[in-house]
Amino acid sequence: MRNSNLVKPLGAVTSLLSFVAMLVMSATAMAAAPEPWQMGLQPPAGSIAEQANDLHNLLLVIITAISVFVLLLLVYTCFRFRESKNKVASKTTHNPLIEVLWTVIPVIILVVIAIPSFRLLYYQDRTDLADMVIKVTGAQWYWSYEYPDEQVAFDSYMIEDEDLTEGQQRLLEVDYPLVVPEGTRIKLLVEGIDVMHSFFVPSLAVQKYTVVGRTNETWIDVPMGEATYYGQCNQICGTNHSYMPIVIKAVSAENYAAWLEGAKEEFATGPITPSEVELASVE
Ligand SMILES: [Cu+2]
Repeated sequence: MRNSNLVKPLGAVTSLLSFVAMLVMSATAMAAAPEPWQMGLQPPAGSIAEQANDLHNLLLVIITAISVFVLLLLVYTCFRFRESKNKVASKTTHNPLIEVLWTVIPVIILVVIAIPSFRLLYYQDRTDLADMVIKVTGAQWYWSYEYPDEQVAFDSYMIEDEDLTEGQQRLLEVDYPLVVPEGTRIKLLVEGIDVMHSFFVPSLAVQKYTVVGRTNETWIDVPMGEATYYGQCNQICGTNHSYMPIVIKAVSAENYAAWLEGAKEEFATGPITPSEVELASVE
């Protein structure tokens, strides 16, 4: 009897803990998607996003300091030089010291911003250490993904509101997500086939325009851990611009291999034939 009495509160505590754990886990799983009333950036995933987040935080400190300084200066000036205390307005037009200061200090601030900014710009521009290559094509109004080394290609369409299942996010889910192995650096070759689109996944800090007749290169650093990263086209591209979300699903190496096996059957593109290669080289 005593045991069963003990079990009740223990059971309640356990279920409460598992509920909290579930909330935490679902929060972790949702971490790569926007949340209602979110104030800051999405939690960064991978080295590029972490550096982008750090730069964002640095800029936030700098712009806050500048804004507060300017505000205090304005308030001080309004008070100090108010009309009741300054019947005769000052005729001062030059002050060499202040002029040097307000030129040199902004230059120093810009240099402080430029150094990490350029470092990140060149870091995320391209990589020579990619583990795999994926071709991303933006179209009105869906995304196409191609794994050239695996001869796999498929289209990815948004799931309509009426087809959403429990727990799925409106305007963000797709029928076939881009599946990638966790902990990989992936080179993305991005292009468009009709108008300009933009491949944008905030949590991975990747944004690249898709341009017709031009292949843009970028890369993503997918961190370890199974996760789903949500993004959207962020170049206004026509009527259904807001209905072409991006879903990148990072899975374990085993799950990726299993998915790839199925994908090779379902989405096989077949080998590129010699005549196609010749045609491409002629073009
Ligand atoms: Cu678009």
